[in-house]
Amino acid sequence: MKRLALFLMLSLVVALVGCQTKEAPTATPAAPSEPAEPELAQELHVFNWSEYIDPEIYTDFEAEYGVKVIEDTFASNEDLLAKLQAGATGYDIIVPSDYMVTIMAELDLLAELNYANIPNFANIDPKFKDPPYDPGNKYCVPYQWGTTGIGYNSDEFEEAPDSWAYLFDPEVAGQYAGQISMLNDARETIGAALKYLGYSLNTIDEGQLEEAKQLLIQQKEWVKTYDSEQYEDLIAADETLLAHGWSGDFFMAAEEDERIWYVIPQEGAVVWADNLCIPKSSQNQYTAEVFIDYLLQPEVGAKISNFTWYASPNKAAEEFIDAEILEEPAIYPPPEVMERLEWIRDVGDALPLYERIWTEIKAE
Ligand code: N2P
Repeated sequence: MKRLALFLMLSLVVALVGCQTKEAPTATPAAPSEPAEPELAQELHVFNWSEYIDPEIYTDFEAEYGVKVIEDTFASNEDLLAKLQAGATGYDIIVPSDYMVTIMAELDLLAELNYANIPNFANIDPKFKDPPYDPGNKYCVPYQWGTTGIGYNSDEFEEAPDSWAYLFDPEVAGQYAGQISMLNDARETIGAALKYLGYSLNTIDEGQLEEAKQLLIQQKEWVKTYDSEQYEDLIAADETLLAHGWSGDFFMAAEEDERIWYVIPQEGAVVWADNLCIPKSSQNQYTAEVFIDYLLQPEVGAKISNFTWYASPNKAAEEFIDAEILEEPAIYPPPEVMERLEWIRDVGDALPLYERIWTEIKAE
């Protein structure tokens, strides 16, 4: 009986194996238990601030992944938002600042990140993780951070112009009439005026905002231009002596023209962090996440800061960042300076007031 059972079992096994070998050539391969990796897109469209990445990083990424990166630039958070709201759908990566991440998340413009595709997020300094403007880093990964202060032609100043008075006090700024540029940026420029007046740059007090508006209207007489993309070049071209602007842009320009330098005003200033995010309208979320992960590698993170002269939130990148950047107190400010800095926040219902003031200043 036992033998018969064994024989029957063996014949069954032989039959099954035979059957399999016979059918194997035509059978389709079994589905893998893990879902297949999505394919990379052929192109990735990045919408970035100007001169905010070493262009070699785009070509290196293309060489490694076969994905061509195409960059378009914007000059302010408000421009970026306006483009997305106007229905621009071609972008896969955008780089909004802190407060704008909050606004875009509320407007449902951002895709939630899939961190399974971004393991290098572990390289980010814990100080920059889980920020109040994007709890849990649900939508964005920090890219670079810096401050907004005053760039200047150091040949023309015995001491660093380390006060907003150089831009706003009639006695001081009046001496530089026609040689001052201000950022073309509602929150930054109204914010600078508010700081000079000793107020928070997130005030929603109408009286304080009215004072800031009057100050900015008075200042127009001395302002050569409102510009956020070429202000450092204007100093180099001797068109201006003082420029309201972002830290790294001046240090980058100083590589070519050592007269250019930057100072954080003693009254306090804006500290900001820009972020890599994926618009909800992107058709290439996986490729965008692969790109974000690529940027978060230590050497690539350092290559970004070594080009932009902005501080990096990437802790693992620090050992590859040039010492003159890491040791520059106006790029990595010491704690006593950090204490005087303020983040721009979403002012919610007061935003139309800021917008109206800005339009009125520009229209004067
Ligand atoms: C780089 C501009 C820095 C962006 N050119 C400031 N948020």
